[in-house]
Amino acid sequence: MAILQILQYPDERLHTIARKVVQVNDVTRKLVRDMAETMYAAPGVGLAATQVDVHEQVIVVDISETHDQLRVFINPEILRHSGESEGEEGCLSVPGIYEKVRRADHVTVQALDQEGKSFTVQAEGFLAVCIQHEMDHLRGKVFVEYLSQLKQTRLRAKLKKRRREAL
Ligand code: GNR
Ligand code: NI
Repeated sequence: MAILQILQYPDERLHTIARKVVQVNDVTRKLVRDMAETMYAAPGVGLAATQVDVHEQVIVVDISETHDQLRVFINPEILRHSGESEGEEGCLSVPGIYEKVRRADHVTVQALDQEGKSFTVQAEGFLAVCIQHEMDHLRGKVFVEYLSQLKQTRLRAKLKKRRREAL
């Protein structure tokens, strides 16, 4: 297994649109294992392949405290969504920044598992938020892009300053 490097916002590669996985095979399963290890080490509750500079539609999520409920979504699609709720989000690609985002609070997602088998899951609450957050990454969208232009400009200045001071 391997811990992969996570791209940091604003890195233009985070805006790459992921292609569908054509065949779920051993290479896909190795990517899933490495992504899971990277997510647990960070630690985070989800990770999209985009964040590790692999532009294929692969997501891992584990919102359990025990880190033993890994969920894998390959080529995920939202079949239905309903409701709305606002919650604080963070992102491993934008460390230390937490902002409120409004999203659907129920989603029905269809995806392939690690064996390439199709499944459907209904999610609500924090799980629904995480799945939507990760699916945004696959479309090249980072959660801070939901904020106002003013907030985004301030955020970029803050990150620049922070990186300058970290050198
Ligand atoms: O670890 C993460 N926490 C989190 C908290 C609130 C909403 C979404 C997330 S996902 C994030 C990991 C990450 O960046 N996934 O892309
Ligand atoms: Ni993220």
